[in-house]
Amino acid sequence: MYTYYVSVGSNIGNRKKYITTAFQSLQKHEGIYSVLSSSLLETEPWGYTEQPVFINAVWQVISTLEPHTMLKVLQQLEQEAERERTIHWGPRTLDLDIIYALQSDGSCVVYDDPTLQLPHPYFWERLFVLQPLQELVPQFTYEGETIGNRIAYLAMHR
Ligand code: PH2
Ligand code: MG
Ligand code: MG
Repeated sequence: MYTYYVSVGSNIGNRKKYITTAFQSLQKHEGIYSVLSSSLLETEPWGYTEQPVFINAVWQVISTLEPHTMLKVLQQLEQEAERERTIHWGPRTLDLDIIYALQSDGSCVVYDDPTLQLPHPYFWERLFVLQPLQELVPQFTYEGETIGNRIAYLAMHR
């Protein structure tokens, strides 16, 4: 059994609908035991800033699916949201990124291959990931730093 944290983002079209539709399909998918969502937050675009405002959330997904299988399931949901791959970091109907995963024994899943990097290389840099993650896991720590400290630091330096 794995616990996945999935960063959810949308900034084109009916953003809430893309997110809730994907949430409901994931809940019904085989091998998925539970899906819990943070609240939905409106966030200013980060990185490539000439694009519409995002809705972001984080989902906690409890599942027997292996990481690469989970990635495929999430990519399938992106396809179902009419996602077109155009500009890197550009506008999208639905973006579902696994940012962090835990095994049953509580250890962090680490991957560094061309299809999957875990933990996500930028998750600890992004307020739009950390704010909803903090809502789900207030006691989250990464490399010895608490999520509360990290959010305060990023908010001061943005
Ligand atoms: N996703 C990106 C790039 N920039 N900015 C916000 N606010 N939210 C996102 O989800 C986001 C972004 C690339 O995936
Ligand atoms: Mg992304
Ligand atoms: Mg992505």
